[in-house]
Amino acid sequence: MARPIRGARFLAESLHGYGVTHLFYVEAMLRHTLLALEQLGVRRILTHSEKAAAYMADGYARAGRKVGVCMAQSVGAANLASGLQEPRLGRAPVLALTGRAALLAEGRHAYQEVPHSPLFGAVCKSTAPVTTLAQLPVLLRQAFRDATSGCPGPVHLDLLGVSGQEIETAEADLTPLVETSYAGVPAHRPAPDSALVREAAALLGRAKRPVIVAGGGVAASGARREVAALAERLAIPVATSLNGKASLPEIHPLNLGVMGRYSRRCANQVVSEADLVLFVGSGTGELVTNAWTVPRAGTPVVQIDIDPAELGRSYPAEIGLAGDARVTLQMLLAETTPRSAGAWTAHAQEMVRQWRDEVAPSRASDALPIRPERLCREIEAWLPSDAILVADTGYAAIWASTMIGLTHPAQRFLRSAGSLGWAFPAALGAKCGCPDRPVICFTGDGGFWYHLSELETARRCGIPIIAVVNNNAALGQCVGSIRGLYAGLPGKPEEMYAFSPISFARIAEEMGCLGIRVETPDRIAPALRAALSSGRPAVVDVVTDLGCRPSGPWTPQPPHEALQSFPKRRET
Ligand SMILES: Cc1ncc(C[n+]2csc(CCOP(=O)(O)OP(=O)(O)O)c2C)c(N)n1
Repeated sequence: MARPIRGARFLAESLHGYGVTHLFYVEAMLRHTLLALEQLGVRRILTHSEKAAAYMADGYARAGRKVGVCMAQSVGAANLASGLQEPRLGRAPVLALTGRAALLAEGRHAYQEVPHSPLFGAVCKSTAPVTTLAQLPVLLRQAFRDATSGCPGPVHLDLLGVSGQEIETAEADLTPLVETSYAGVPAHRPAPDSALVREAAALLGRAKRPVIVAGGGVAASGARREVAALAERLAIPVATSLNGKASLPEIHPLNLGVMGRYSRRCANQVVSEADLVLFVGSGTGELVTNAWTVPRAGTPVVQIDIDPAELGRSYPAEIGLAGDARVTLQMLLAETTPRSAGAWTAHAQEMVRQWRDEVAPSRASDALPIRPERLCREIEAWLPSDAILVADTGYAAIWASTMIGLTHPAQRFLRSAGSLGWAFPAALGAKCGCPDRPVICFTGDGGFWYHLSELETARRCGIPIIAVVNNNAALGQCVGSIRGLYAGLPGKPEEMYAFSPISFARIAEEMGCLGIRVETPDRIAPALRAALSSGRPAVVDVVTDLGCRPSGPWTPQPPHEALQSFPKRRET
């Protein structure tokens, strides 16, 4: 039965009903709602910038596979929208709430106001103005549906009033209606056509050199067990996207590692030799395919995706299976007959072994300054079995992707989809979403600088994450190209990439967190242990060698064949 209710109460009860436990925001927005949320036990995480709030909501959403909520008043809307690029690229369900100028202020230079829909339209799956409280029930439920359905992503509601006050202080006869299936991902688990599944199983059974490519959809669907089961049943090596890194434990004999641009040579090599590739929940985008060169153009592909529009997007699919990854893999498992490992898996394992031998010396190096590969090996050896590792972009992504093995099946991996500085606030959000798991952020110093102020948030709100900073006092990934640009010309190339040699450990201490500066390899493990046992937000600031570069991606020749032409798709 509908009852008279204020907007603030309606919104707070609805969010609480959808299972929202934390809300990330910059003051001044929806104050009445925040008051009501406190009464319901929802934590209000006041951040130092709107972009950080969006990144926290994103980390919360990816870690918890549920909707993360962030908000900003009217003048903060553009800052908030800039932070939604990441959940858009990383496919995370985030709800952004903003305030907007009162109707009578529209079109006459309202104070602090620019139109919001172009900002949010560029990065959100949907954006809607909420002009009266009566609209809110429908629009809020639709926002949750849009965020979690099919391929997840951010959504936006623009509430009337600079702080959304016109909506939250209004009163109407409403009852909060919560559709819990849209509180997280996947909202639904569609099953593909069973005849196509049988055809795909037959193709997989006949393939001599099959490979599975596990993407972020595997984690979103909770399909890791099924990936391992199918790989083992048919003796198929598995490469992953960066997003899908945790799909199979590092020590699994069929794991090739991350493929594509931020990849291990062995993964790209084996995938480019495949005679059939099964993509599972992968966008087949530029990063995972090394600009569509791996797999090679013309490689027969079977593709599983929850969104039918993705099937065949970059590689024409022999068979496209529109369905949830877990459900589809279970159906495939039921249609296949076991196959024992043979020459193909032995070859794949040999490639992985060769790669391991190659990198072993740098991973064991005692050199000073510390090599990042050694830092990664120490993190790998220490990483708790239930940890969530959150990696930034830049070399941090490449080192984490290639050099930090996730050896326990419960470990998880979240990565920046490309925005430098995302990982630290995202790690705070991930910890809020999964408070019982250790959350470790791995970032370069360039990335850490962005949202350093959120150390204060971590301490104030009691969010005990560990930030491991690969501190080479520079934008490491850019150094090679910038020096190449100068190529011996006079000038100051370092102006384009170098920073001051700051101690982030001292800054952390000043902000009330634990800070440990590490300058020799033997101190890395004790520092990580101390950080974890402290139970406080901690920064492990590791001074590393700027001269160390990850090797570039292995690319088949000719390198751009995939971009030039697509073979004709077999119509089914
Ligand atoms: C928002 C944004 N701006 C710029 C870049 C371009 N970029 C990519 S990596 C990088 C440098 C990263 O430096 P750092 O975080 O110190 O890590 P390192 O590469 O040294 O490990 C830059 C500037 C980006 N990815 N995102």
